[in-house]
Amino acid sequence: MRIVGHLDMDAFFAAVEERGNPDWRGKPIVVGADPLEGKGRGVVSTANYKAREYGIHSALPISWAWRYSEEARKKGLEPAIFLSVNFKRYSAASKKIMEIVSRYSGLVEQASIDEAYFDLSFAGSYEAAEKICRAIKEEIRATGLTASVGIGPNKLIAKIASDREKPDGLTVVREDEAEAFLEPLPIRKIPGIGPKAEEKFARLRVKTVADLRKLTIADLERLMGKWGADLYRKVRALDDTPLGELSETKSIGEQDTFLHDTLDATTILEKLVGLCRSVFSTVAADGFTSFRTVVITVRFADFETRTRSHTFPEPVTREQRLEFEAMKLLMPFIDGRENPGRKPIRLIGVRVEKLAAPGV
Ligand code: TTP
Ligand code: MG
Repeated sequence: MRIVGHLDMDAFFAAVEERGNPDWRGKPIVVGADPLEGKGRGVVSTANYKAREYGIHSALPISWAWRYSEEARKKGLEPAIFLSVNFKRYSAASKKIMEIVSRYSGLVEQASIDEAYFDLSFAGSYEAAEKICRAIKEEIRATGLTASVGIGPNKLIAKIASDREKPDGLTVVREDEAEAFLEPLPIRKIPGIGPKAEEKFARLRVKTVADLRKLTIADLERLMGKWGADLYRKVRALDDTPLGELSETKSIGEQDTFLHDTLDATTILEKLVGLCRSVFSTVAADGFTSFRTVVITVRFADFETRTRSHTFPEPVTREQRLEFEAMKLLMPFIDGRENPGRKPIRLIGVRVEKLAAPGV
């Protein structure tokens, strides 16, 4: 039996900020562009649930968020605390969460900074899977953050389920309940249906998944093109997308600074090979079996920083190809083709992207 979990952190950026400052506990928090007392341009990255009560949410213009907060203040409510985005802090928190999930499941696919799919088939039953997810949630809670988790027979159902009882939710949808679970939902809940598709279907009076189920494959293909057949299956709760498919967001890399700035080919290439080995072993340790893109970074003594990358047409599984490609990308910076001023190098880095892991 296949069981899949999906975890999504609650109000992630705002929750990380709230955790970091005791004075902010329980207050409305908005992370995003500087509101500049209402004149700010930019948008809200996220708002915690308290601030969402004022109508503030992701992607809202920050000037509106300011206005909503001011309106709340005039009513005697707590005004929102506006904070700027601190990616480093969130990616460190994200890493810790992914580590927790990885201790419970051997196959984790990080889908975004605050979201992951993980295999639970090994649990053998939905009851056992639920216990595991409660333990994951507890461990995350102990770090001062909360997560919402969905459990289902596939990625589609798990993802929709995790969104069901936010924040701090846990929703289990068994295989035999999955179709009934989807039926009453607005079609926008199906990943891939955006505002345009929603509008197109609304003109046909198709609003819920149940309405969508009345259409044939031919109808859906006419309306949605190639994606129609896929959608036909989705509205029937069918999805066999494996976990750990190409993860475009994730990359693994390392960089290192030389003791002294240098242009000595031996020193540089030795360091490069060391970095490649280390990156390659991290790729394997993180459960990936291949990558397709190699990126190198060069920082010169004057801090000018350049990158070069190469994407292979097929997945690469051998360390030697990483070393060879990284050398090929780096050489022009050593022999002068890309460094005519012969500036010494301060730092080099190697990164791989388009990682893949075996699916279940
Ligand atoms: P989400 O998981 O979509 O949102 P969230 O975690 O803040 O809240 P929820 O409880 O509803 O899951 O996105 C994760 C983070 O990504 C979010 O904290 C901030 C960032 N983000 C943006 O910067 N801009 C956006 O438009 C969205 C949607 C998210
Ligand atoms: Mg989230």
